[in-house]
Amino acid sequence: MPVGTNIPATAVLVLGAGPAGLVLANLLCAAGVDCVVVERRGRAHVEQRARAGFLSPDSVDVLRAHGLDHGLRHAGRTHDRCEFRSAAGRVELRYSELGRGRVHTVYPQQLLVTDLIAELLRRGGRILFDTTATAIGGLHEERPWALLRDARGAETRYEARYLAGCDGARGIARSAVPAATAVRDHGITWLALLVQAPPTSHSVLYGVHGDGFAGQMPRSPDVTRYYLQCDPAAGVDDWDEQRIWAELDRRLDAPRYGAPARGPILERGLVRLRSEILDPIQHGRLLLAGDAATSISPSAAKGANLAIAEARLLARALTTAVHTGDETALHRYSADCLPLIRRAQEFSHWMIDLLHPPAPDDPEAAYQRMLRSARLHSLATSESHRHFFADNYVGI
Ligand code: FAS
Repeated sequence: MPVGTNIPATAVLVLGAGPAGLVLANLLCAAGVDCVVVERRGRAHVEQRARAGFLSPDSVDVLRAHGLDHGLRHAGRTHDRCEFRSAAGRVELRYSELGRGRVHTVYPQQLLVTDLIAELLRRGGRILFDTTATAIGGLHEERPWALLRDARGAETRYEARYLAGCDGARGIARSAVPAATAVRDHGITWLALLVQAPPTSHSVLYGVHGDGFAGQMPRSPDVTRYYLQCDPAAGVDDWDEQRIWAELDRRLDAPRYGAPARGPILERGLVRLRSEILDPIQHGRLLLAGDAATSISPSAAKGANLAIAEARLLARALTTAVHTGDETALHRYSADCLPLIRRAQEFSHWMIDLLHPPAPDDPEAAYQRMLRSARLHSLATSESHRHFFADNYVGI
């Protein structure tokens, strides 16, 4: 705490306790960098919030290298195949036999977040739950700050040497970075479901159907994630269970391959597919990571994996800056991250075009449909396309 003031301070103030903020804080803590994580929700909420489930081998390597893989080693399951089902039949890709032969690990994001919180607290890290950052400033001064409001409404100004904006796509950090943005609203919405039932296939299933996408992703032996493309104007409760299962059967071609296993719907939500790339992802002493740095659709399971990759780069740069005063790596942070972000965005876009039919009013609908079936045919028949897919699907 600066001499003569009672303003609380730390070296790095991390906004947000999602995968980006928690991986960053764990790495900083292990490197002896004082940091505080601020999270507007309660601990129970962030530990139960179901989102991603597929970790890339790069993410697993980062977690393992930094002693953050305890839960993953016990409950993570490797996953190596996906299947595209369309009117032309099915295309199965066993990506452990393609590309660099690497595989995903299925480990639900809420379990990872729970592990990261427990490990950070075990390492002596501090997390201020139920505390919202309502304003940030001083980004070009020695001591940038954030105004924090706790659950009782009390406000505190918190100072730091650096602020890490890991507060998601709608947090306050992103709006404080004057960046060039490249945006695409894909005009596509998914009904996202979590179902208490085992996945009916060892593969991730992609239903490439004329009436819209359907997907089945394993989350655990008895919980499965389903996605159904729906009318963007639809409300989350517009779909009754009968209609959900009938549509999943139809788009995943149950008559030919068997019906998805039914079970209670534990959770439902709407995911609007929107991509946003910022350049740069830093401003003065504020640096963004995770969804705060880029909005990416879940079409290729990149969101949480990008967050972990950026957190690792940022931790390394901040550790050097705090310990030595050398800010070279910090100044290069955006340039180091943006190639990863752009590559992940490019492949996610490739998947969006493959998985979704053209919009009904698209004047080039017939052409788009031709492209889609050609892409599927390439995946079925071309070895180089299959390797391209595997490398991009598993790697960033
Ligand atoms: P997060 O959004 O996880 O965390 C940011 C945190 O900041 C939140 O806890 C929030 O409460 C907090 N915060 C925000 N504003 C704040 C403020 N002012 N003060 C304090 N705290 C603040 N990705 C995949 O790869 N595969 C998937 O299958 C997948 N499914 C998804 C399903 C859904 C419904 C959603 C919404 C996302 C999904 N994603 C998926 C993407 C998801 O995994 C994100 O990429 C990942 O959570 C990003 O992690 P963070 O950047 O840490 O942001």
